[in-house]
Amino acid sequence: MKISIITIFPEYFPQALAVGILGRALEARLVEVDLIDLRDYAEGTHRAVDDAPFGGGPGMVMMPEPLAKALDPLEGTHRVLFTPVGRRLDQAMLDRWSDLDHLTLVCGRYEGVDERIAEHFIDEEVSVGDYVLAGGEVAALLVTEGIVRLLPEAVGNPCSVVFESFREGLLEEPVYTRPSVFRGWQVPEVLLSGDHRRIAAWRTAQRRERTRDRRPDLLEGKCNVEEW
Ligand code: 6GU
Repeated sequence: MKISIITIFPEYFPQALAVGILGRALEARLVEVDLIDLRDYAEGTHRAVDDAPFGGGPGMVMMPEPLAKALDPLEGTHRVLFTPVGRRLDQAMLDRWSDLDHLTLVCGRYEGVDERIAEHFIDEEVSVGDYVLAGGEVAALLVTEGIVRLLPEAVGNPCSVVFESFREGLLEEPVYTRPSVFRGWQVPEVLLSGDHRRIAAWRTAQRRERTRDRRPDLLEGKCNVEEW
């Protein structure tokens, strides 16, 4: 798989890409990340990539020409633009993108990107949550990590990817490791019982309780939360 990232801050990425699952996947060539400096496509002595908005108002808008030039050779790839006005990222998007041969991630900056780029050069506009960041670089890194860990062979045990939070629409249950008593706090007795049916039932109950308490939005339309 290849991931092309268009950004005005290419220096943001290399350290993070070298660590952990991502670092191993890149080293093993399961994935290739191509960092594209938007300024390489900018003209003039100042290499400007932004300009004032038509109609006035605060902030700057990313100019269409440098983005178009950077995106022209990437036509035919799946092109995602990170912007706070996009559809909210979820696991289903990551699952879908992890099957692609070539994904292009465009990091928005300033007040936004000229709408003609969003309309004619982008397949999906995506936000990573209901808060505002300075730019899409964090989102591009987040998506790269979320995708790479889904690639076959990237993770030690592929089952861990199948059984995790959000895949079955519920949050994960609490987990514990040794010691069984830590500063006086006991691990739930059932987990030490060796009774696998009881353990499975406890885990299911915990997942439901957690999801109901912390993320009732995940259950919306699927069941009556009050009765569950
Ligand atoms: Cl993708 N970009 C920016 N600038 N802010 C955001 C975001 C993206 N997602 C949530 N907030």
